[in-house]
Amino acid sequence: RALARRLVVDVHTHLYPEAYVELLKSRTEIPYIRRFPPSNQLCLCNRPPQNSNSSSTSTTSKTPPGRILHPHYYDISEKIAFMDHHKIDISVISLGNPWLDFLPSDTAGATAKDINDATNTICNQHPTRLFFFGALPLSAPEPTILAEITRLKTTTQARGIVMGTSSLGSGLDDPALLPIFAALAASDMPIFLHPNYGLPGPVWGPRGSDYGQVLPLSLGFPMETTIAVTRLFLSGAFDAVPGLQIIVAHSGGCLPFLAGRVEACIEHDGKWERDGKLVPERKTLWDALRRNIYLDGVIFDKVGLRTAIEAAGVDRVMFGTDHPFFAPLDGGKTFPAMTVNRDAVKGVFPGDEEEGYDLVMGGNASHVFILSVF
Ligand code: 5CU
Repeated sequence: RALARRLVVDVHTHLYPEAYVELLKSRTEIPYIRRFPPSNQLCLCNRPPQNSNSSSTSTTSKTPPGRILHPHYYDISEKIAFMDHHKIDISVISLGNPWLDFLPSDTAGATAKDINDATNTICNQHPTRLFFFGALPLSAPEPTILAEITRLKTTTQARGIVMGTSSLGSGLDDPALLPIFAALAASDMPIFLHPNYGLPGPVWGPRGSDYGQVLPLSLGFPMETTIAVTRLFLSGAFDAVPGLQIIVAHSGGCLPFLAGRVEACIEHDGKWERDGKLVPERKTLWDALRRNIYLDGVIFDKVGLRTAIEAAGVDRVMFGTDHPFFAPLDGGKTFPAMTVNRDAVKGVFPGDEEEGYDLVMGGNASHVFILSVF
């Protein structure tokens, strides 16, 4: 345990295995990977354009849309080089958005198995350094989803699953998710929850695309997450499945900041009173934050990070980088997504010897994912 507390663990770090890259290359609708002439570079277009006047998928656009498919998106040696350069001991990698959300129901199960097995094999090249969150075939029938949870539990490196906010298609308050949540809780498999869909384009206004991806990424992603987790909480899922554990990306979006307001709105809501739900033993959002919700540390500043730690507790916040996204624009080796997020932890706990620093940088993840394998 003492050694584990000194480890640096990255719980928010993506990889698109080659089988997944090939799948996206075979597609003609987003998500896809393709060239945009005259550029010869392959581009990963993983989410719909979210700026209302965006022409970002136009074949004639001067700037290729999406992200140029640098090998760090799919090549595990790039991930290890990134980890070595930034002194990250362990990464819990996850398939990047939009996971398997778009697959037809009849092929989702087999594809999930292939991608998860490929990821387990990749992790086994560095079995003490790489673990992963598996991807579920959420468009498949329930027995197929449950079977993949059972199967993932038998792999050596899976430590949970990654899920987007649309989940089965209707969001996280869908009662059809309860058996899946129960199976995950029973298997000690936390959900790493991540956004992809953002907010409807018109909220960014007619000038949205003038600001590049700043609005959808800085505000759309976190608001999508905030709404998704609040709906999950309001649905009573944490009461139905008390063992459900969710690691929420981007420090929970605005959840730590808005939890008090959510609670006030519940306590003043006539429908909640009429439904008899305002009982003293009601589990509050603060309770959920301290018992069911972990927050990653990908918030890029000590102000947000301190709020996350205050909301969920110092033992429920875990460092992450979002690698390979947020790559430096100058092509440099050092990713500010590592250094800025680490400095935010230092800012909250000045001095490396602070226990809180060690917990957030790796101790919590080591404990939760039983990574202390040395
Ligand atoms: O920059 C982006 O587009 C993204 C993305 O798509 N997914 C993610 O996890 N981070 C950044």
